[in-house]
Amino acid sequence: MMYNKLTRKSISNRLIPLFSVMAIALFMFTACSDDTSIPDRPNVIIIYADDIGFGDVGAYGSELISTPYMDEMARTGMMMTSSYATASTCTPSRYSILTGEYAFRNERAQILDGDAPLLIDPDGFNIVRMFQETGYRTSIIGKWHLGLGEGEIDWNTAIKPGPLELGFDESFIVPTTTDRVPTVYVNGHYVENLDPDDPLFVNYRENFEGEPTGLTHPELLRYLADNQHSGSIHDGVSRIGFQKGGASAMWDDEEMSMKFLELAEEFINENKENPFFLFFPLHQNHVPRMPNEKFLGSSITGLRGDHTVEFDWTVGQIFRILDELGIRENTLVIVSSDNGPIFDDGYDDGAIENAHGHPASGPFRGGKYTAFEGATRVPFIVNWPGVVQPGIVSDAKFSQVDLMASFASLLGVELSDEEGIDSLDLLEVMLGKSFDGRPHILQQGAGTEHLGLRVGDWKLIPNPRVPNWVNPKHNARENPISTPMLNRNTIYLFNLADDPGETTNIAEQHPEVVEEMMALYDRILSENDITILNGR
Ligand code: NG6
Ligand code: CA
Repeated sequence: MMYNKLTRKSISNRLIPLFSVMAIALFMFTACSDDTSIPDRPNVIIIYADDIGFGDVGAYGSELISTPYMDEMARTGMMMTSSYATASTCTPSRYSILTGEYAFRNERAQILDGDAPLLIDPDGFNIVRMFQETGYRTSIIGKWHLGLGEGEIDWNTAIKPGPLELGFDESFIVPTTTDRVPTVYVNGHYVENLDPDDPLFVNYRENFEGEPTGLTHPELLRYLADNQHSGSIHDGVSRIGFQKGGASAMWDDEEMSMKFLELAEEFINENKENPFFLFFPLHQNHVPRMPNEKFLGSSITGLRGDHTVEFDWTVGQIFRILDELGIRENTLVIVSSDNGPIFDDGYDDGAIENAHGHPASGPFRGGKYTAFEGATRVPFIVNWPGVVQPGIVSDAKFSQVDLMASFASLLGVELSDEEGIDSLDLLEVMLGKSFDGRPHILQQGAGTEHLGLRVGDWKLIPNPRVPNWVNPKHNARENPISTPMLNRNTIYLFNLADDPGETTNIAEQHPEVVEEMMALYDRILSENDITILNGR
């Protein structure tokens, strides 16, 4: 198959003339050849970090946490500097990758508890199904956090629907976040290593009688936690929610990354002769940060940095496996993150004390839970030898919601009007052959009422509302530009070219820009206009 022409990229939008100057991608690239033939059906691996920020990666400027493997991946491939997760938290960002839709369109697409039902309709279209139906072997190994089952989950029987019902041939997951119960793996439909004589029970409302929690047994803890994270204790760390039983099934936090890697190696090895899609969402550096002992002390920024180094090492191992199997040239690897960084996310694990001023959001303001750039502008590195030219640094605007239409284009799949409604075909951008990215980026903060919009270099945050459970201290006291508080009922406008740190509100000086952007914002938010937005 030769490369399909972009089908859904061009958006006629009256904002474009106004922003055309800003919309020109500021890129430098060392690529010289422009080989437009793209081999069909490469293996695809998406390695997805949890809470790793723009500034946490060496290639993106990190000095205190060293990430040689991602740096090498960027040096031999492309790093994107205006690539965004759709949201500032996990569930909505993952929802967007799988469905090709902005998450605010589904009111359930919010941070889910471990007993929440499956968020994505198994009968609908999604990116996994797309790979599966075009003959790929599909697997997810890692963090899920998109719900399981249809309501009450009985963890002791088959748990479905879940990843398998969405199109994954194989699935080995952590059901939710690693700071939530149950602290077990789910392999296919079943809790891994569960002993039927010691059944597992989970409750998010109340504890099971007699079971220790972080509040009742602080002496069992490695470090203290806030009230929300002071439920059941596992591996010396209290979690959100309560669990009982299932002792043989409990994961080992420090071995988690090794376990995932071992399974990824097995899957890649088994499928080296046929195309495969591996979604590899790792848990670093989400709390609780419990890296393998081999990484302790590997950064001077404490557990948060060490956990990031563990992630980086794992990325390197994936390349080692591909090299050993001789399939590197036929494998497209993407590394990115689900949302921006955070230091204190509920545990006294020393992240703030050991930060030493490490700018985890790079030059940007904010981090996880906010609508500032630091919340969703994340590392995005693409490597595919022979196709993606080495050393490209692209500032083209790209959103993870575009993965669906871009991969559809790669696979030769025509999407219908209902499929991937927010997803644009930016295959050429994703492979570094074009720098003509998205005309606009919607950025979802925590919840659905805190959204940012970027057009060209303009950034609008209308009427910000941070839910009251978001603690302003979360985003690094060490990094003053990360303080996320904004006034409600105020419209904020920033110019990212002059002010990447979003420090100065210039809404009053540019009422015409505010008006145009508010109009676009309203159109994006109004579902009826989705067709207009996508030019179809
Ligand atoms: C929040 C948790 C936080 C983290 C987050 C999900 C509290 C106070 N905070 O509700 O610790 O688990 O959910 O993170 O409960 S995410 O990266 O998966 O979106
Ligand atoms: Ca996350």
